[in-house]
Formats: sequence, C-alpha cells, structure tokens
Amino acid sequence: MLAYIGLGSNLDNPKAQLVSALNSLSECNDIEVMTLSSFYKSKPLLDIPGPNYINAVCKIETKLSALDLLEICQQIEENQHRVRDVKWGSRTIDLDILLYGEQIISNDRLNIPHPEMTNRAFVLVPLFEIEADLKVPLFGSIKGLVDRIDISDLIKL
Ligand code: ROI
Repeated sequence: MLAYIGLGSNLDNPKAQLVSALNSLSECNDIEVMTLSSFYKSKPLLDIPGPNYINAVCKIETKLSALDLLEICQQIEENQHRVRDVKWGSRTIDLDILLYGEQIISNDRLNIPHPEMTNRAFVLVPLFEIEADLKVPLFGSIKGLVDRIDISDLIKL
C-alpha cells in the first residue's frame, strides 16, 4: 500500500525532530520511505501563540494496516517525548497519516483522508511537491486543492 504521512514540529529543534522521525520510519521493517518533500516553515495555524513550525510530507510503501501504521506513528511520537496536553498546543513531533491508498477510513481512532488536510497549506503544498498528479479521495485533485488555499505564510526551506 502507498501512504502519505505529514510531519510537523515546533519544539526542541524542529528540523532534527523531523529527521529523527523519518529515520525511525525508515528503520521500521514494514515501511519503506519512498519520497520526502522539502521542509517548509510556517506560523502556527490560527495564530495560536508559539514558535514557527517545520513541516514536510513523505510517501511510504507499507504492508501494515492503517491501524498498525497509526500505532507506529504514535510510538515514534512517544519516543520523541510528545506531550499531549492542550489541543493545538506546541509539539515536538506530530505524525499524521494523510492518505492510505485510496481508502476512506472513519472510526474512533482514524479518519483518512485526514479531515484537516484540505485546509492546510503546510500539508497540501509539500504533498503537491512530491505528487503533483495525486487525486485525494473525496476531495479531488491535489492541484485543485492547492489552488484554492492561501499559501502566503509558507516558506520553502
Ligand atoms: N501549524 C503549523 N503551521 N504546522 C503544523 O504542523 C501544525 N500542527 C498543528 C496545529 C497546532 C493545528 N498547528 C500547526 O497540530
């Protein structure tokens, strides 16, 4: 299965946090990291106070189920000392499964396509960078999605 994972961090050397999470994904036997986008810098969404974020998107190939992939992502978040306190608070690392093949998944643990991805420049722009022809289930072409959002805050590093 091909899947796309969004990575984000705004604490404790965000670039190094992304690199560390990517290394952990690569080291996982059942995951092959195929493509990585550039890193992008942006202000916290909704002007929530806090340091700038670094975001990226990677494409992986995996035999894991979506739920097993979620477990791996959460394990990596835990290993990098992610603390879940305030909703939308700062974080050392956030790993979101954006897409899992063409599947639409909706249960109490997973919503795929990731429900917020269509509003977020820091997801759509790196996704477009690595897969310009992508069709997002339920939402249509990645090109169409990128064209209708404000990308002015996003800086490609
Ligand atoms: N804002 C930016 N710029 N990047 C993120 O990855 C990010 N992640 C979040 C919230 C807190 C919504 N804001 C973000 O979870």
